[in-house]
Amino acid sequence: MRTKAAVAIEAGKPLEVMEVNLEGPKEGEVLVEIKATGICHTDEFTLSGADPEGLFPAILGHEGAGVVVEVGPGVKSLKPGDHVIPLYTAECRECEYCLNPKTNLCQKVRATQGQGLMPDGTSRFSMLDGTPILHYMGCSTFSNYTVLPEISLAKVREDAPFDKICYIGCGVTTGIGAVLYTAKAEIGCRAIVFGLGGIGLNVIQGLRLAGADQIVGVDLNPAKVEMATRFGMTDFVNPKEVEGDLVPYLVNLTKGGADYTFDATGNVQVMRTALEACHKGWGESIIIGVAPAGAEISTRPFQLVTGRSWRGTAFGGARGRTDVPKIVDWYMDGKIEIDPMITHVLPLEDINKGFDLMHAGESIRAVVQY
Ligand code: NAD
Ligand code: AHE
Ligand code: ZN
Ligand code: ZN
Repeated sequence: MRTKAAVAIEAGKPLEVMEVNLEGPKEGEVLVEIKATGICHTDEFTLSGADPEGLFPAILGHEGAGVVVEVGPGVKSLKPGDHVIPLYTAECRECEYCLNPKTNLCQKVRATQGQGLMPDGTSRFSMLDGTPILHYMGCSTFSNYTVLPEISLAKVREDAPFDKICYIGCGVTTGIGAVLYTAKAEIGCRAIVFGLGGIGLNVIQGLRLAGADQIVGVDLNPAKVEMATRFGMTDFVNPKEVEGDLVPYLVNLTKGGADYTFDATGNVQVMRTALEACHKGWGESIIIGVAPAGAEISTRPFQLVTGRSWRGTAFGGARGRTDVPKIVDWYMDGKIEIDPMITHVLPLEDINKGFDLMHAGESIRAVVQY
């Protein structure tokens, strides 16, 4: 079939909206009509050329929601008409990783996914002249129709609005999951969130859900304060307004250091500050931000010797097929909010405007509706 898609032709160039060929689903695969897709910072990270795994030409996009159109041979858990959210972290429920409760990083399709291919080692997308186009993070939601492995789809309730729940495909789950699944933050904890964008705001609402006593937000952009306060931030710190070193300032503000800190900037200097602002003896720092190719983190080992832990999280530690439908329920039941964070809705033709808004710090989440 043919479908309309925004194609990343090469690094650093705007996406090109065009008709492309899409082959039907093969063994274990599913054809999905994407109804809405969110533009995540990681799409921009790959488009800019900073992602060591970045490949071109490719159809980016990994946040989305849609409807199953056709299932390939062997697909048992889904049928046409089911509502689904694509998962860049699959959940096969049988690999060594899925069977270990310590991780959500299913590896069943990870190798081919990283090469921009379906599990059989080929792509379903091509240009009208036959040039192959690669998949991205196993999802390629910047296409009106896409093909994914069955294990890369969470089945969700049918009354949930696509233009809101698409954000659960990455930002919402990553932020809330970092608190609930990775940190397992306790009632009454003190926390610091670095970066109050599409991820950091969801860390904040996760901390509120967990019953944190203090939620400090740190951002260079004071325009983020209003939204962060609405989601539960109790204290705001703009590093530009702090005289001297930020670490002792934050340690003092949190009465000895935070129980949990979260990096949602992708900046390695910020990651160091986040680790060192943890409480001596037990504070845990969780890296969410994705840093550019070649970047490295550092601190004095003494920081770890004296009881701070440095951790990381992908997709908030969520097991997609199991946890994503529950997070959709939390949204539908009013336990979490999504609507205020979706600041812009665009047609696919304007997708590059969504990237411009993100660059300018003007959007939290821009969503493309098909
Ligand atoms: P964003 O651009 O919406 O937000 C980043 C925020 O950080 C902005 O508000 C910005 O003003 C602030 N900031 C930048 N530099 C700062 C500094 N030095 N000190 C304090 N604040 C600073 O981005 P986002 O969508 O929230 O994504 C955040 C990071 O998380 C990105 O690196 C993204 O790639 C990554 N990410 C990771 C996962 C995962 O599974 N680990 C999932 C999604 C996104
Ligand atoms: N090359 C990576 C993209 C960079 C990355 O680190 N991705 C994060 C998710 S960021 C979502 O916005 C990740 O969880 N990766 C898990 C993994 O197994 O790489 C990619 O995913 O292609
Ligand atoms: Zn993302
Ligand atoms: Zn698995």
